[in-house]
Amino acid sequence: MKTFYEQAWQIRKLILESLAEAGSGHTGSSLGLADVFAVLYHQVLHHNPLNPDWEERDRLVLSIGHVAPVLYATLAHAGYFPVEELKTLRKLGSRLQGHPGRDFGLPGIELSAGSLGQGLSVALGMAMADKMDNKHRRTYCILGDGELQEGSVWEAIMAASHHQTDNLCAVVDRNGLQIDGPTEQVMKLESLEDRWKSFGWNVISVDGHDHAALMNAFESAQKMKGKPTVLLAKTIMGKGVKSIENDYHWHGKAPSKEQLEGFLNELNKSRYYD
Ligand SMILES: Cc1ncc(C[n+]2csc(CCOP(=O)(O)OP(=O)(O)O)c2C)c(N)n1
Ligand SMILES: [Mg+2]
Repeated sequence: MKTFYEQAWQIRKLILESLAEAGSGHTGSSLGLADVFAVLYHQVLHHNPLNPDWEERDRLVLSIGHVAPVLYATLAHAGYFPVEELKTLRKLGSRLQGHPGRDFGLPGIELSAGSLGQGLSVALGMAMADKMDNKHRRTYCILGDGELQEGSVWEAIMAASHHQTDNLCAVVDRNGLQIDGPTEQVMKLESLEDRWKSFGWNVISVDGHDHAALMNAFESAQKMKGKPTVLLAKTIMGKGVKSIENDYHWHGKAPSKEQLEGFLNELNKSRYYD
């Protein structure tokens, strides 16, 4: 069986190739989230790529639509659609637009996203509806750390604990960076742990590149009763390509076709197995 490291490596390779082909898009946090996505789609989520609309599936709501490349690469790699289709990223008429849209018909997309600050409210609604319908599936929501500066997110955080939605699990991509620089310089977020706790959530801080730690965190979230859980996942923007790691200029830039080979070589060097 392939390890999560192998899965995450494949996902990163597909992200780089599809972005280089597109010529634009968001490389940094797409690479940074590859480990979280590998663990979610290959271990945590109950889902069926051959039956994407399965009624009992867990749902993954991507609130930060700009990291569409990691979602697309993961879905293709898991078998939702052919890997070759990744080459159509951001092309006119493609199902893989720069931000995910449900109207384009790509299987596995739960929410049209791109406008920050909305995903957690939608995920909360889904989780509450499941409770009302007595369904036992779970809803996961991926948020950015810069995104937490949107006030609407905190309304959803407050409402989720009030309604005791323990079937909801948020993951914050805590890379410390956003489009204009370090989050703590643009608008201070710390202490994030205390802030989420004070809003009534079960808070787990975790290394977002440590697969075993991520699995444990998701497992303990599943066991938590009466409270929603948030994973504050510490990640490195650009993870896997050393020369661009932790550089916020790579928030919204794609590798050129000339850069691709060098980046793939760097990715090869960072290849490791558990
Ligand atoms: C409502 C809204 N405002 C602004 C933007 C533009 N925007 C896209 S991503 C981004 C930065 C978000 O920071 P973070 O969530 O930390 O994402 P990261 O830079 O780590 O990928 C901004 C300002 C947007 N998409 N939606
Ligand atoms: Mg960020």
